[in-house]
Amino acid sequence: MKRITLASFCFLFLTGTTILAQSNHILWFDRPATYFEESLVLGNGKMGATVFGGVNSDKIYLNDATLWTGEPVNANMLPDGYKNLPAIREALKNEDYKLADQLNRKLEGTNSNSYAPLGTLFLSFKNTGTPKKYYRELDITNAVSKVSYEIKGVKYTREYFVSHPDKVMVIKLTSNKKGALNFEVNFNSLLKYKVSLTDKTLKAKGYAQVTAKPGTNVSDPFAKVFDKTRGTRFSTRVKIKSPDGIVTRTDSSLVLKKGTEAIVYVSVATSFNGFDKNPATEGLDDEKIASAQLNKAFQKSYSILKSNHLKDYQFFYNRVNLNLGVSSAPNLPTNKRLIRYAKGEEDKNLEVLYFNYGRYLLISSSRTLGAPANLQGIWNPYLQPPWSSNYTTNINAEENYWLAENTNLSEMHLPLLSFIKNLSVTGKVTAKTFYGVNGWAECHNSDIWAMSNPVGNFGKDDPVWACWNMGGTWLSTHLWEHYLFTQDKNFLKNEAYDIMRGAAQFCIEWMVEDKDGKLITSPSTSPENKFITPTGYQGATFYGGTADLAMIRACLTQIIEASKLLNIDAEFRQKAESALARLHPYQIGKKGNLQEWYYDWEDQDPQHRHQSHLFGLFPGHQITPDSTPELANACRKTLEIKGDETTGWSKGWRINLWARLGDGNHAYKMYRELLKYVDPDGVKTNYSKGGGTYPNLFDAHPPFQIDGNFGGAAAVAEMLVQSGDATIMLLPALPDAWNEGSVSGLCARGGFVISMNWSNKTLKTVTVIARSAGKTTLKSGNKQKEITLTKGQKVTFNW
Ligand code: FUC
Repeated sequence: MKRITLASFCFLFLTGTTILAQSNHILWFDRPATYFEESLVLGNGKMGATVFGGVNSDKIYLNDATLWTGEPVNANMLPDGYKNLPAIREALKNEDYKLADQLNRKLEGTNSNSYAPLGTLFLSFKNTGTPKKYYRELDITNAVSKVSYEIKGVKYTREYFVSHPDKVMVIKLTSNKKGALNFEVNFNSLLKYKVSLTDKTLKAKGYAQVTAKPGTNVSDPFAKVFDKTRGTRFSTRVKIKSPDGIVTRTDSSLVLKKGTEAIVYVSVATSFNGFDKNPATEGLDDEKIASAQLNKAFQKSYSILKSNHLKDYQFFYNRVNLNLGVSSAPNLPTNKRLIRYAKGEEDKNLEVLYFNYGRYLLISSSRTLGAPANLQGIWNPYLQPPWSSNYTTNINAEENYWLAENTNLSEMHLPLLSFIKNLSVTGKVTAKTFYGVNGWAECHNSDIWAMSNPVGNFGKDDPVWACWNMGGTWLSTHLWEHYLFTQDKNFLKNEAYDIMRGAAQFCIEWMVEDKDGKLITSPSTSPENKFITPTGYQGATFYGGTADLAMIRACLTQIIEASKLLNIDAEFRQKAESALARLHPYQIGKKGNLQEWYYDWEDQDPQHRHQSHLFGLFPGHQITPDSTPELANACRKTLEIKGDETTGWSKGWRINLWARLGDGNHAYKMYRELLKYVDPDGVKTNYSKGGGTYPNLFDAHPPFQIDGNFGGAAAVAEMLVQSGDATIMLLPALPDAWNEGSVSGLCARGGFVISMNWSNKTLKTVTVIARSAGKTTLKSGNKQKEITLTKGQKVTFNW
């Protein structure tokens, strides 16, 4: 792995320091974290660890991707919900939007459950004092975090990682003076729990709340509903191994005395046993699993565990390597680096680091089937996390996966794809009971129980977000995208097709005719903006929303293509084709914008963070500057009206949109906006605008949401390679700032893997590897080249 740039090499050479200059793969700090947003996170795609790196006491938040509040959802919560539809439609026909908003609340179900914080591990040190030479880092080439400092002339080090193959967190502690390591290990949790110590093992067990309520108000009594006979259980096991120290225990902690080196092994498990199994009565034996994982790993030495971990992690991480040329930025702690960058300074390796970090975060948070990366990935310390840290499917859950295929992490997409399968089960009941149709639907939010109903707490919340029902339609496009990138026909046939078909069936049956005989949705809402009617009413419920129709257009197009490819289901294909042909078309508004509403109405918030009606430009493929220039211009106009100041995830989306418009410089401007330094004060900042990046490179909505990290990283790939079914555009949106560079391992639709280098903003050489036999046309600048490759074939040529 050659990740050391020339400049950093020179820096190393000149200073002799071991700290890389302007690294593209290391986050580092000269002090411990105070805030969560300064911590360094590790994970194996299930177990998450948030490390603060304290000197007197180290704090590590522990998470497990499968620890949520609640239990399986009763999807049949409003059996007669659909009977409200005629009245809503009648109100809409009469243009009585106020009444339609009121009636739409009758189509609201329960709110989602919440991702739960498992607990906190404390390492309390006896050798305290003011440290010298404090250093804390996360190296994302090996997914290992380190802390080192000196107290009274003794050097202490710690090294942490969370292993996927060995299913444990491992912490190695050393001192350079014999016997100088003295510490205690404790555990506590915000959930109900008990700690016991036997056989030199710290054992904790507990359980999550059986119900939860969205919001960030931790004192809300409803958040603390625990029932010891219900809910998901968790177990933690901790053990210390030391070649020379003495391991003992108290009633509540493990103790290490007079060690020179010690390894702490940490294992967690939950009773979660699938979205449809009661975690209390049909749950897994979490205690047994946590013990087995710990005992198995405890047999292994630190170096074996570490080499297993590296082999596993680097198999994924090393697939892609991005280089944007020589940088002259100075080597600074990551927080200071961001502050400097926010002043407009050059730091190409920070731009590469953010991209690499997105891939790191996905590998670390998304390896558990049925439990995709949630709003905070897997890292959550709160009893009531922001927005329940759940799955918001009107953008956030999907944005989390925009980088999965194009940055060569297809395997990390599987947790989402398997989750979609679960949604198609509960979603069938939702389609029938809320909307009176076949197929399956998923609405605004979901959770690990694959909840699919419209939310809003049975009429208490605003339809502007609660009543949206296109989540399943949007999510189903991920199945097709996975096929396009992998060309895995077995997956398409055996895993994806029926789910895609169910999503399409819902769309076909859900739509109604407008006055011109075109097909539209009714009622409809447009995430999460409001319109102003000519009479001044500001509302949410209307008909024929552009965003709905854009997603339906994608869903129908894909089921048609899939059924042709597999040569099956001709009758249904024909239904999809005739519905597709009758969809109400895109409209361009009087401002030259792409119309969000059926009529050319004003927006309540013209700069609203959502831009779902631009779905056809990105992530969809219906609008392109080449094939639909007028619509592409209208999208551009919409983006101009909205401006660039918005939340983190919204910036992530807009970079992708600008990239699809082929405007690399605007995409780059917004990428810099996404990397704007945000104070690590977590949830306290005003959240509606001001998105950016916290010191630990977590995306700030604010507060922390991981979607911006993933959307931003995906956008870098989108600036370098864009692909449709039959074409691959190389450097389609390259900004002036990236005039030199190289990348290897990006993926394109059609199953191709691309490596290339460029200078003076011009493509020089390109290598294409075919995952399966196929034909594609490469385009860059004003040249194009058609290639036909056999499976596994690799070609390289000068452009
Ligand atoms: C959507 C967005 C919010 C936030 C939430 C998690 O509702 O509108 O900005 O990101 O999801």
